[in-house]
Amino acid sequence: MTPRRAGRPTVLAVAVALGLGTLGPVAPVAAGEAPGGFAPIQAEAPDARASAPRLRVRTVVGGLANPWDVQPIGGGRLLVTERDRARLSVVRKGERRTVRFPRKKVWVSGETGLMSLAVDPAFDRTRRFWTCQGWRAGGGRDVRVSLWKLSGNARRASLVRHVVTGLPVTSGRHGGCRVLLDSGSKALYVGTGDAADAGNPRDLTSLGGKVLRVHRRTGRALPGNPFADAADPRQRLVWTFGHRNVQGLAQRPSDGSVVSVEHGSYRDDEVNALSPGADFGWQPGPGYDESVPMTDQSLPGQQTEAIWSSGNPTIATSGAAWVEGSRWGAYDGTLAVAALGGERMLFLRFDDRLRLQREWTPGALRRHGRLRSVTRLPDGDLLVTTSNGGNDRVLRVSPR
Ligand SMILES: [Ca+2]
Ligand SMILES: [Ca+2]
Repeated sequence: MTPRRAGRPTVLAVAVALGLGTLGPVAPVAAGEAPGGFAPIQAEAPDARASAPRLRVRTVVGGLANPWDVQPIGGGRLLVTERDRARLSVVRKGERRTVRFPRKKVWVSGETGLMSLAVDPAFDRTRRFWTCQGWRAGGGRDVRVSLWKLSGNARRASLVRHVVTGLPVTSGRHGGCRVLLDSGSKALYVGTGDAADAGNPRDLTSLGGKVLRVHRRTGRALPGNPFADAADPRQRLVWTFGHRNVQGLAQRPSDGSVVSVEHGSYRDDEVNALSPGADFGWQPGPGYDESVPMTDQSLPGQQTEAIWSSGNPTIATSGAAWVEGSRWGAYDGTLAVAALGGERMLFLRFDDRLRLQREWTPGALRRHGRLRSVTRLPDGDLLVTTSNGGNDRVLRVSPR
């Protein structure tokens, strides 16, 4: 699937397009402050008849520290990672049990630790799942994607193999890392951080500041990758480049398109529509000068603008999932995006060409501090991890 590249549909541009005229300084950050949790722009949206649902937010499990990701493994059980503790857990009925695995090998520093999770759709049979984490290897360290097998009693995970290694690291800043299994192929997408090194995002032989597309078991490049014939084996893995710090990846069920979510510098968090070989325009060099635009059109070649941007300041958008199910009302088909610094969740409606139409920031999700990841459960409910550093929780969000 190749999402069409859109321009930069700011909320203001949408307002103008809808004939609402100038609303003054409309910042997406401020959206949803109106009573009822609505963004200020409501007229003429295609979903105008659907009302935004009231949300029910329950705690699934507490007592966590910076849980990074959560994924269901069937039987009412969840796998949860905690970044700084490098702890992997299975949660069932509110009870958490630690899963043994070589956690001492996980390299934890700053924003890097045990991070993203993906679970084999055939987990019942294979018991396999993927993680992305900092790793100590041979006196060095990197960020890598690893494939694991959970034991029958769910108490231990054994390494099947490291699938992708050599994602660059420096201090631990901008360590990414998000994994997403493609719904229609054997591809695994890997969203990476630039390791706060200006040379990485647009160096096609570096795995930093990229979205990679690899075979989910072997880690090899897939046919159809834009640089599949490159001399450098790392470049063959690259799907898109010019990213700052990819924190979220989500695949739209209706058309298979994949979006990334990433942290802006001091401004312009981004949601980006990925298409093979696209350059998302981040190059803060030399010396990691972050005053440059998040999408710097002055760079050589064509840079692809975000389909949603926070404007100034950032709210540190992180994980995301597409919302599905008619019981979600106006939120059905939106992209739910968690924000760390902004301490909220956004519901973004895009049209079929991924042009922004409307956004909501419901009050029910503004009371839980920093939000990290969003996972859609088979029944359509959303799981959300908090990231406040202590007494963190996994929340379950459903429409009332
Ligand atoms: Ca960009
Ligand atoms: Ca250019």
